[in-house]
Amino acid sequence: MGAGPAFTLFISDLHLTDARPDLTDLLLRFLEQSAPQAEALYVLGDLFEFWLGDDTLDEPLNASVVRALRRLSDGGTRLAFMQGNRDFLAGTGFAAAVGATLLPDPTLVDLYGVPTLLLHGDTLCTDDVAYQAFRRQVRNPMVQQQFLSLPLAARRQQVGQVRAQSEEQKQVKAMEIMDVTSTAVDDAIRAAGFPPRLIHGHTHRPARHEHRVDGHRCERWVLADWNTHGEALRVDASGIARLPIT
Ligand code: LP5
Ligand code: MN
Repeated sequence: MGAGPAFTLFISDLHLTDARPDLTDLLLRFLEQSAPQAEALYVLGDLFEFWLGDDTLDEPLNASVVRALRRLSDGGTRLAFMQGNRDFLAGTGFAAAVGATLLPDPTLVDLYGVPTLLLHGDTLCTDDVAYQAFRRQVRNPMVQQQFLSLPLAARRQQVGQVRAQSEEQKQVKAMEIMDVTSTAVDDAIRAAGFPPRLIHGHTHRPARHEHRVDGHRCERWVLADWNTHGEALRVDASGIARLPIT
């Protein structure tokens, strides 16, 4: 940690894959140069394009990311990881390897005195009925156990099929269906006891929204995905800023 006021960083939706070595490089630079100044780094899901299981920690891309995250947490920056809809199979093995706390979705944290609700964001997209049905299926521990017992090649092939179906269905889904619903946001805020702040990713629609629920104000920050460049949210006692990562 460096001098100056304490701050916390949030990232999500990097979708790291062998096909985009530039994004992995960007993350590795960020983890080496900027992140060590933070007291904590929260990764709110979809760090990876997909995660086939914690027995893949040694694959080259995974190993390089794990090594860099481990170096960060060993250096004293607290690391927290929440699973996304792409990497929900990154579990206790992954968390232990990088030195992170595995956060349930949603999680309520206190950030410099501001109760802040953290989510990946997919659970808020309740109009996407087909996705929510798919989600229930693949979050079933028995389904996961069965998938994880397959050889890697078979897992890879299944994920290829699911990805193809997902992309096909996304083509015909209206854009609004793939965004959060205000009902789901309101419910999440209510269930968490009306925190004044909510942070999530998933939709790739970075913005700051204001909600009023039962007379309580809540600002909702949507994280950006990483594509032409990266982005983090930087939170300190005086507020939130978007930090471009280039
Ligand atoms: O990810 P993104 O943003 O492109 O789209 C999501 C929703 N899609 C998904 C699917 C993921 O992309 C693929 C997940 C890979 C996980 C790796 C581990 C797999 C383990 C499986 C077993 C435990 O999340 C998309 C949303 C979109 O966000 C916006 O919110 O719309 O949802 C879909 O498109 C889902 C479809 O509507 C339904 C998909 C049906 C798939 C049927 C599976 C058939 C199985 C065949 C294989 C044997
Ligand atoms: Mn997502």
